[in-house]
Amino acid sequence: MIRSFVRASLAATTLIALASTSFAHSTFEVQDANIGAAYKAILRVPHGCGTEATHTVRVQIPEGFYSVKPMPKAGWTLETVTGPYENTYLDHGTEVSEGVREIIWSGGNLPNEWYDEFVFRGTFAGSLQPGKIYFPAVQECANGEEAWIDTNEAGDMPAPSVTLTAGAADAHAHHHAAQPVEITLGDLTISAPFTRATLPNAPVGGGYLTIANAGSADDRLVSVTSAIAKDTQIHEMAMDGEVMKMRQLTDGLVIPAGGSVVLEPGGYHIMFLGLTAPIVEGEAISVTLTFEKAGEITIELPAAGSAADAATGHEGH
Ligand SMILES: [Cu+2]
Repeated sequence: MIRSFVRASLAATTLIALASTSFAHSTFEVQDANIGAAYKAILRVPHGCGTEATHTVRVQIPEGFYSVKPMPKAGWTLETVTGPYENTYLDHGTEVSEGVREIIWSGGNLPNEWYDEFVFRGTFAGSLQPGKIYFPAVQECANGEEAWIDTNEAGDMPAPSVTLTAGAADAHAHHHAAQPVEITLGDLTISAPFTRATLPNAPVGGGYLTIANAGSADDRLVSVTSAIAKDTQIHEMAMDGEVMKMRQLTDGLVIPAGGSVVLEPGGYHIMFLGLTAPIVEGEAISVTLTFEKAGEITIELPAAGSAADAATGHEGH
């Protein structure tokens, strides 16, 4: 199916000559979206191929638009072409490395005089850059096709596009690029968040960050949750006789007024128990921190290299 777009591309060069400037383009109803956010695409098909009715609409999914679900359409047969992505994405803590690459609605009948819409949804990866992202689309008719596949501004047959901008932080987004270096929550400032990549099937992982409290009252990190693990706890390292062991802080971790607490390997840390997916270097995991006074915030912990060479003390479990 990917190959058929190449064929469509060749066909397009001949179609450009036929396509008069009065043609309305095939476009999305909403052409702006946030990086790292879900997006509902409504593809508008305003006419046939010349005067012919459209019987098939195909849309190619660009890299970086994942967890795609098309909407079925009465009178049309819905098919998808799935395949591996070039990159791996984190969807609510679960790694996604393959999915829908092309959507095909076929066997329909959309006369040139009519207008219709084709709907699908998905998520723009947090790693995408601001700017236009293109969804090449082809309308097929009995004797021809309209190939909306030009992915630059100069083309006569522009592919439907969405202009991406860096969005506000959102609990459902997994964008590391957009997260500021320091995150403020009330009197608290959270900085230097990170996690470490884990081996496949590793049972546990660690989370690290620094929390400063500029307020005049102590606050307390009460709990941490993450979709990456079945259970997420706050731990400390402590001497048990002559042995350094880690221990769960069931009452949470106090962030003293005017002071700061560092969560780091070998010290206080967030512990992910029962990982639902390995933590992958270069990606980020979402964690939600709940503080007694400052409230709740979801942040990203970018994953550094493996913990194999670091003293994490996780063997204490
Ligand atoms: Cu631990």
